[in-house]
Amino acid sequence: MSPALSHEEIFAGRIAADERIEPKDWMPEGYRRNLIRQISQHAHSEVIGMQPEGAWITRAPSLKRKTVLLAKVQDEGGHGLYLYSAAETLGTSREEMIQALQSGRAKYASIFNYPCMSWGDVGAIGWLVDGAAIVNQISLQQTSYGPYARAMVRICKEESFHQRQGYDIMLNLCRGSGEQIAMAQDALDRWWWPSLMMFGPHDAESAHSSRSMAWKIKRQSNDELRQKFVDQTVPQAEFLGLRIPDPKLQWNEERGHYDFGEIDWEEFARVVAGDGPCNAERIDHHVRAHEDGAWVRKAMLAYEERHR
Ligand code: BYC
Repeated sequence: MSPALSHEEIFAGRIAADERIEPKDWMPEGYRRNLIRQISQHAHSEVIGMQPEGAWITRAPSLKRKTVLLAKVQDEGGHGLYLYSAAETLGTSREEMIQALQSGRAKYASIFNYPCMSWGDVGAIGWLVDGAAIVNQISLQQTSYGPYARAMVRICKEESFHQRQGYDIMLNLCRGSGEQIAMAQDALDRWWWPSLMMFGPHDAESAHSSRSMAWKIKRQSNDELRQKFVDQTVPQAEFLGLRIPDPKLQWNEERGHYDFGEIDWEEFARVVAGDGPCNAERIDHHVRAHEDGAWVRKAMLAYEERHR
């Protein structure tokens, strides 16, 4: 009779066989902690990410645009909620995660620390930010943790609508007046580089990648996904008649990919460390909204207590 396998061996075998790990399964502590880190930061990005576009709901140029944007921003809130729930299955609580966000211990996507200054920016966020998010999240549909992978399936369906609504705004601007075309170009100029930063540091600099790839939490690397995004977005910009703000951008026949210039990693580090144009504003807003909602949480607890 062969000796019984250890927890570690069973876990490793399931990862190797591409089986999903579920909440009640045994998992290494490092796997659990790494997932809580990534999923909670993903949730924070969705929720903080409601702010730049949310501020434009009252200023959308037509009733149709307003209803579409309202639905889009609500979807982002929903994504945050699925993801917080997925993280809770790993033994953390919503309170702990919110506390980590508000105290600056937990990160969220650096891109949401840039200001949304024009209607063109709303288009660029949908086109580029949701576009980058889809590339990353399609890959995460194959992540090894069941609740995270399943959340990604639904989120990707909604993100695809978000990307299209952003591209549709850009298309309309680019078919409009000279002033509208200039607005679209200005938005692309400001959002292009922060969008490339969404994929994180280069693989060689990425602290978590090797463990996350071994555990199949991440299925493709930061640089692979960034390249995929560039390759699919350049033709979209060409169709719009816009110029990507990168003099080094060029098709490389040999590689079968676009070459592109270097990201300003100092700017990335600065914004991630809390010193971007809107970091303080984003967290202040979150703290205020959370305090304003305290009565709802209190009422829910009182209701639950009464019915217990
Ligand atoms: N911004 O070892 P690395 C949306 C941090 S929202 C800030 O490569 P990892 C939307 C990283 O956290 C969807 N920080 O990390 C919503 C780590 O710090 P810690 C957002 C970043 O985890 C509203 C350190 O740098 N999508 O679609 O292996 C409106 C070292 O990095 C960033 C997700 O959240 C960054 N860009 O890989 C519109 C995707 N990049 O934790 C749209 C889920 C890195 O050690 N997340 N850092 O303190 C992931 O796929 C991975 O976490 C990342 C980074 C690829 C982002």
